[in-house]
Amino acid sequence: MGEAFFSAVTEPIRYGGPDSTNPLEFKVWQPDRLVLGKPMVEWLRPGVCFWHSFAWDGRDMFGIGTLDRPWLAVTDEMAGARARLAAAFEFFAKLGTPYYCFHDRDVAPEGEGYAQFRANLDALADEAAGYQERTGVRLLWGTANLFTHPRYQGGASTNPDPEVFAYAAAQVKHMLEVTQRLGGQNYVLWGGREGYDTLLNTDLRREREQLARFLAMVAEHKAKIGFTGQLLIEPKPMEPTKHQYDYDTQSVHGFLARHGLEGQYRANIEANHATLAGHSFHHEVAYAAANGMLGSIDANRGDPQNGWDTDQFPNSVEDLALPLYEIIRAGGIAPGGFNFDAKLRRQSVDRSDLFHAHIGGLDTLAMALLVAADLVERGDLAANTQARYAGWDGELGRSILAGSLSLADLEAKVASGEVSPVRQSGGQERLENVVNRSIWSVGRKA
Ligand code: XLS
Ligand code: CA
Ligand code: CA
Repeated sequence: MGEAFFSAVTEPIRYGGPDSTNPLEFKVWQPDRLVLGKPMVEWLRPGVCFWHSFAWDGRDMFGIGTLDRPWLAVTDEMAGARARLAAAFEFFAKLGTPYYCFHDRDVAPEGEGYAQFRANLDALADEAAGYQERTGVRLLWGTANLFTHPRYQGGASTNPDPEVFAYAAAQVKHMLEVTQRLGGQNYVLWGGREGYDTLLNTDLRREREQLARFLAMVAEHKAKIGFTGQLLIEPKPMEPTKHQYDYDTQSVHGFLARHGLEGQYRANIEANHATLAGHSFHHEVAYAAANGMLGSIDANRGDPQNGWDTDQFPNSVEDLALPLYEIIRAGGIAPGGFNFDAKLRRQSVDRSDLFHAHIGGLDTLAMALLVAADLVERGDLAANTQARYAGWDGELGRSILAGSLSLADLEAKVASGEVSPVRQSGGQERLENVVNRSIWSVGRKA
């Protein structure tokens, strides 16, 4: 497959088991291992993201690139783009993950104007189709980058200038079609600059209407071209803007309902964005699962000691087990998956660090899946919750919800002494012990 960018890794990464001391072997991740009757790979549907791993050289706002990335050093733009694709697919095949995700701009050079950009993307999408065919790696989702180019400084669909809205519409239309052509199973919209830096220059009412119109147009185009994948919105509360309209899953859900778009979009939930919103990742997944909004996951982690989007690789079984518990109970994440939207630290300069990061992420996800399955099988959490709400399945609870009792009826019941609530323990500490018991016992057996 052309030049080997990862020649230090000659074989696909294998499962070595929990006692393996080889850093280039999986300790837990076994794609075919059955968990509650379904292979691990079908529960997790993991993918590698193109942008952090293949289109980023380690630069940050204080310094230039640090990472050893020969495919980024190619000066001709299209040759460089082809080198990026070659490096990415070599990596995907050696890691053995079934999916990848990309933005239009990750693979295609901007060129001189829209027509050239579109032609660049078409040519590179054809190359990607060839690599997909040869490696069996599939597209989990595609997306358009509506935040890097200076034209998007004031937002894409929420821009004060309708010409910028039109430009964004063109980009999304084309990328949705490219995603369809590549068999993509989802299409993501992350509104990186759909928000504001200051209210002094912002008409909030107009911007939200523009956003709603944009989302309706994307849903219409999806229907028109017969794209069968899911449309996803990725919530994030801030960064790069001070405030982003798609703050969290609950506000996205409310926005969709308010604009008649419920059912057209689900959420792509990123762990680090939950942290930025002041939520746990568990909260975001639980909210989505309870409200028909569970779409896909961007697997990563933030740093609790700072307030920005560090996009580190996930490494905590505890943080992932409870979201996975919700996902198992919801029946799984398909056609979504777990996209590693995570980047190396700037000092992890070696190409092999990309393997270590993804191996650790996959092993952590796999272990968390085993813990979540254990929690489901033991059933203590579900039984506890069911018992806690049992009154709502009784006569009083059902009558209240059915609307057959008024405030006055309830006052009469309370005044007569028929209703006299008895406090019950919420049992939080006991339940926390239940979770730890699963973490410890599965860890011993895995
Ligand atoms: C940035 C987002 C972005 C989306 C795709 O914070 O995570 O990478 O996942 O545009
Ligand atoms: Ca993301
Ligand atoms: Ca992020």
